[in-house]
Amino acid sequence: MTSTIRSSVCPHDCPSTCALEVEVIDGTRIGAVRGAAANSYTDGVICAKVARYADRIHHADRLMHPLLRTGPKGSGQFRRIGWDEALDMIAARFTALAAEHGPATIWPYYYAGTMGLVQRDGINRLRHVMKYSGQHNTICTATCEAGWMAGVGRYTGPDPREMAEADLIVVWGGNPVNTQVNVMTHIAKARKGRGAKLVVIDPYRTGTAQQADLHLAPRPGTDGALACAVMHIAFRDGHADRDYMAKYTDCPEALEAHLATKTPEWAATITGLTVTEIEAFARLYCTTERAYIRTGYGFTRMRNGAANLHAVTCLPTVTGKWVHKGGGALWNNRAIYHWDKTLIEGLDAVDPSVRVIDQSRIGAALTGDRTELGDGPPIHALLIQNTNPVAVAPDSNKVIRGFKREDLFTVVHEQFMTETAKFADIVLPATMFMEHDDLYQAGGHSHIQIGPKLIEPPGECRSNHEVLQGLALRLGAEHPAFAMTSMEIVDATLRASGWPGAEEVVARRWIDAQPDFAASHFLDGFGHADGKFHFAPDWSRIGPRHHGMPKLPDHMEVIDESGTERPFRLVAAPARQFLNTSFTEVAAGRKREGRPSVLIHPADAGRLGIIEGGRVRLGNARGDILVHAKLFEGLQPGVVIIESIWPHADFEGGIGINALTSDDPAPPLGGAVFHDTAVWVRSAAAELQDAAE
Ligand SMILES: Nc1nc2c(c(=O)[nH]1)N[C@H]1C(S)=C(S)[C@@H](COP(=O)(O)OP(=O)(O)OC[C@H]3O[C@@H](n4cnc5c(=O)[nH]c(N)nc54)[C@H](O)[C@@H]3O)O[C@H]1N2
Ligand SMILES: Nc1nc2c(c(=O)[nH]1)N[C@H]1C(S)=C(S)[C@@H](COP(=O)(O)OP(=O)(O)OC[C@H]3O[C@@H](n4cnc5c(=O)[nH]c(N)nc54)[C@H](O)[C@@H]3O)O[C@H]1N2
Ligand code: SF4
Ligand SMILES: [Mo]
Repeated sequence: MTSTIRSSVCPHDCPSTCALEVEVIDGTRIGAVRGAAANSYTDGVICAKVARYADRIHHADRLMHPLLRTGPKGSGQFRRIGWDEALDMIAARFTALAAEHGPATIWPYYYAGTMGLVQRDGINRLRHVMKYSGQHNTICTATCEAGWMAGVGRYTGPDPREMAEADLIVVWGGNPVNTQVNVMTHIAKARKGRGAKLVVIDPYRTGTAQQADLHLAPRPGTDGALACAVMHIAFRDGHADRDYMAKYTDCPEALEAHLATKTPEWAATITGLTVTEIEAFARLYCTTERAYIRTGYGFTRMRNGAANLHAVTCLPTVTGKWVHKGGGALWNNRAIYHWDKTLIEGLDAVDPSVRVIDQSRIGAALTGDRTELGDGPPIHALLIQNTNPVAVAPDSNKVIRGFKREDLFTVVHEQFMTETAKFADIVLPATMFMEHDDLYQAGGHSHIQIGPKLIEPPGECRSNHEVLQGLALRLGAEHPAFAMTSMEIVDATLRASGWPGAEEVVARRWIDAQPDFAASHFLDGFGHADGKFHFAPDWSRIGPRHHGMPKLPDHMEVIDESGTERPFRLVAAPARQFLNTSFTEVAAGRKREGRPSVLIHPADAGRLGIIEGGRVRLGNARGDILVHAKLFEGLQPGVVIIESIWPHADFEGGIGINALTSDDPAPPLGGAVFHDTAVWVRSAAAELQDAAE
């Protein structure tokens, strides 16, 4: 047996984008996977899921051959077919449907199952060249994008490695212990080296919150109120940096006047926190120069999520923290890479008159909702890569109704027989990252990396790029990139974007693209044309659904609350051992997660007759689901948490978490509101008793 260590990159949908060292055994199999110690962000640490990647890449259930449906939609009954037969059938069907209904009847649907730029985004090239329907990507980042852009105006921020040099780190609305473990490495350095404090703001006591010096557990969707109260205290107690604001902001006087009534008492009523907690956090934040706010994605998955993120970014601005090393705030570093993606996405072929559909509203689009379809044709065909919408998109019952349509032709290119693949007419087997070449940027740090092909794919698996090439040939889609290899596209994209070519990036292992201190800390000005941070954003320039958005940071009263009928606020948080639905196929992780469960406060449980481990039904107008109770004191009464995304099939009722979540688009740019759900909660045992009586 020979074993070599090769460099790679984690492709999963996670801001950490870890630099990996992979053991390749006999040139054909993967052994141990470790974090690269020499990478200054990864720092030798990766999550448990990817450390045991051999279990995923060599999984017995991997799809190996193209399949054609033989049973009813969703039955999972298929027979094996050849690649040529599969691609010929898809092309013939797409061509016929486009001729009958127009090309917009075909919707290439994708997301970030791989974050590699070529394999993830290449589907847009086929879309644009063929004038198929467009996709507005809203399932993850749209609310964050809007909220960050509103104030800051550019998707960059202070180097995340500076967290190690901060005296206070505030993890706001994220759970990095589960979702991007490397954040914890840099926080640990600050605590060890400088005695830094950690504050976590999250509706429940997560693994991250357990490590905090101070954990604030607000009611979901109330962060705007908390941020306003902290700013009120900053003005009240002389911690507002007036010189900084005069130079760097749009309207500090208007903000101060507006905040006069946003007292800690006001915020306590909205957030459910005590005035003492709010004052304690404000004092700590205001009196620490090097205070680094790491904003998660979680707290923006709300109807008021964009407004809340904007309010949080106002904090370091009022207090002038941006100028200090280890100070400021970061959501995502995506703008530092200045990619030219013409080749990857076929941007030279974009026709702006083509209809664009909201990704998160796939249920609405497939069931004929005109707000999504406009005056265009119904969707008659889907080509799906890197995503599992039947499980992950909101309002699952509606989504499933759409996928069941007999007049819908669905192609799913996948690594496993996911719940979406089960609804396909044709399933195509996909490679994993160590079986193809790709280029990666990091959202949560600053490195450009290449993940080269390390082993041959199993069976007949093909990469996304190869599938697109095969379809382009048959559909007559012409673009230079369809004639290039993945690595040629990587190389050309790097060069067109002002970076060294592929060979050099591979040799250097990564390129650190973090801008200098002045740019990262906005010392040269913020991203807007006037160079200022905007306390009073022009929301109408950010997205079309701007009506009712607050002029200045505030609590926006649009969250899902229904009082007595649906008295609980549900947060549908991510589980540690799964990544969305990826890794739900790996036995070790499933075992550690246990089973779908709801965290509920003992006071609520007692009142409802719910016992530890007992069956609990949660529901609203969209559906209801069955889970088991875990009594938990680390949240407010009236709040419940379900960590997922377990497959539907793992829930006793056969339908999972997203049966409860809404596909309402969040203002102003759209965006799924996964953590903004009002539900009723019942003991299933009590239901049975009621039925018997
Ligand atoms: N293990 C694991 N890792 C993952 C993922 C996964 O599913 N599992 N998903 C990946 C993806 S796609 C993404 S986008 C990232 C997301 O990672 P994060 O940025 O961590 O975002 P979320 O996972 O949505 O939610 C994080 C936390 O937000 C909290 N939260 C919810 N509502 C509120 C609120 O109103 N206020 C506050 N303050 N907090 C709130 C939740 O309780 C939860 O603990 O993680 C990635 N990494
Ligand atoms: N309840 C609830 N729902 C949520 C969330 C939540 O917090 N709570 N989070 C939301 C968020 S932030 C996101 S980003 C979405 C994500 O949801 P998805 O985009 O569905 O993410 P994954 O479940 O990781 O699914 C990715 C799929 O892509 C496949 N895949 C991976 N690499 C490749 C490849 O190279 N080629 C092909 N063809 N396939 C590949 C994997 O096998 C996997 O099945 O879920 C959202 N849904
Ligand atoms: S922490 Fe995120 S990027 Fe790092 S190995 Fe795990 S999933 Fe991949
Ligand atoms: Mo995401």
